[in-house]
Amino acid sequence: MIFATKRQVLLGALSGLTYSFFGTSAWSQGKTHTVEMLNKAPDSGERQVFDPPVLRVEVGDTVSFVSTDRGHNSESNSDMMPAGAESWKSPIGKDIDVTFSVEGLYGYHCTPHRSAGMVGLVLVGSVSEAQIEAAKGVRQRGRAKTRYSEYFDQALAMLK
Ligand SMILES: [Cu+2]
Repeated sequence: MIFATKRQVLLGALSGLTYSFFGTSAWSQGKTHTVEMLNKAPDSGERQVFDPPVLRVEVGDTVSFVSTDRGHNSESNSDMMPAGAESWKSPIGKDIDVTFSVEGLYGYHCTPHRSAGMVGLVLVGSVSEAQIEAAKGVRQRGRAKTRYSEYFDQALAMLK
């Protein structure tokens, strides 16, 4: 009985090692998060929204923008992304998977509904309060301005 127990413990330790080896390896895949493009938010009833509009992910994770309602897309804000990061833009009505390999704060919007406030934020890896404060200085039009001020507050709350 004692030997059997020891063997089980050893096997358990070995599988733990295997797991952590693959878990930290360069080819390991990150998590996938979903952001829906909606005509109307189910909770607030707000029109033309990304749900959730503010998301915190790890470097290597993927955000899948899903075209639940027609007529929307996801496009990165050229003036709100880290240096060296790749921009993205999906065709209207199409889903897009974006994998984030550069840490930092990303803003994005729906091309036809930007001024209607259809915007969002993705915080990748470690984002500082200063980076969020800097993003507040980026000029926004129409409803995007109101929505972003709300979303920056949500992003700041996520850092705590
Ligand atoms: Cu839209």
